[in-house]
Amino acid sequence: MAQSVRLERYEGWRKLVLNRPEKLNAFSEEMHALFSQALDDAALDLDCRALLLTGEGRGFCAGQDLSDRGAGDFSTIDLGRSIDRYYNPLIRKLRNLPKPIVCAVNGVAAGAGANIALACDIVLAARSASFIQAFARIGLVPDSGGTFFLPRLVGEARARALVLTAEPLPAETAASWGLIWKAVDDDKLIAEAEALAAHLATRPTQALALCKRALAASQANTLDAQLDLERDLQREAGRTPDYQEGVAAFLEKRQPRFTGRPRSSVM
Ligand code: T3D
Repeated sequence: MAQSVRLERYEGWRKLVLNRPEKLNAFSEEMHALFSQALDDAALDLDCRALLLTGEGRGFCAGQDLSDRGAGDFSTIDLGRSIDRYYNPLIRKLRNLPKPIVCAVNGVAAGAGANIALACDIVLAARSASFIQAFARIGLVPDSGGTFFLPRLVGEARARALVLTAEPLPAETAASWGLIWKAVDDDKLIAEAEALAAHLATRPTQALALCKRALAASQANTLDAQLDLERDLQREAGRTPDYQEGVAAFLEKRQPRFTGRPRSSVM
């Protein structure tokens, strides 16, 4: 039987494909386990310098597999446990991964599926794709960071309407609102996302990880605190071999050859 998350390895980067197309890649427990393991492995492997996340078939991800819920005893069900065990750790892993994650939203992204996409660093979507905060359709509230990401990305008014109406937001509108980076012709999505992941895998990985930390912290920081953090992170970046290489390449008028290695691994 095909695994519900497929891992493809390329030079410097990996592709993770959510692979339950008959259910629009809705999340099962197995899928959570495989996805989580793949993120842990990618985090530890210095040769993996970027990730691409996408879905198999006509959907990106329809959130939680509701057939795993319908048969349960609703009087004892504890969805908070599922969030604690699966969704919150997943979003934290995506946000904290010290390398860039490109998300190619190939079709509908609904419920937690929409918010998992938003947790990635650079989101491209096929023009035919849409984003649905589907939770209110079934009597739930957004999870997986939806109420954090949405108001910050599109503003309070649009976030409220998306959450309360649970209406689909087409990819092009999502791009024009700033929810995602861009909408791409359907037949060009994967090639463009792959090229981006491959390109990011040649960039100064340690510095990109520090960029992610700075941007994440800015959500809650004052300007003063953020200025101090930028100083600290710049100090760290300035000690990486890639910074040395970047400056040398600039002065020698050539393309840099970044290795993505941390300082300790070359000393
Ligand atoms: O429970 C917890 O752990 C708490 C955490 C919750 C996180 C969440 O994500 S809650 C939100 C769960 N997701 C949804 O509510 C979305 C449900 N799906 C839909 O509303 C629609 O499928 C879509 C709007 C996404 C797409 O609609 P459409 O018309 O393009 O496709 P479809 O015909 O509805 O779906 C195609 C098949 O996928 C269909 O199976 P069938 O009839 O062909 O055998 C459908 O049942 C299946 N499918 C789609 N989404 C799910 C699903 N099966 C199980 N769970 C799903 N979430």
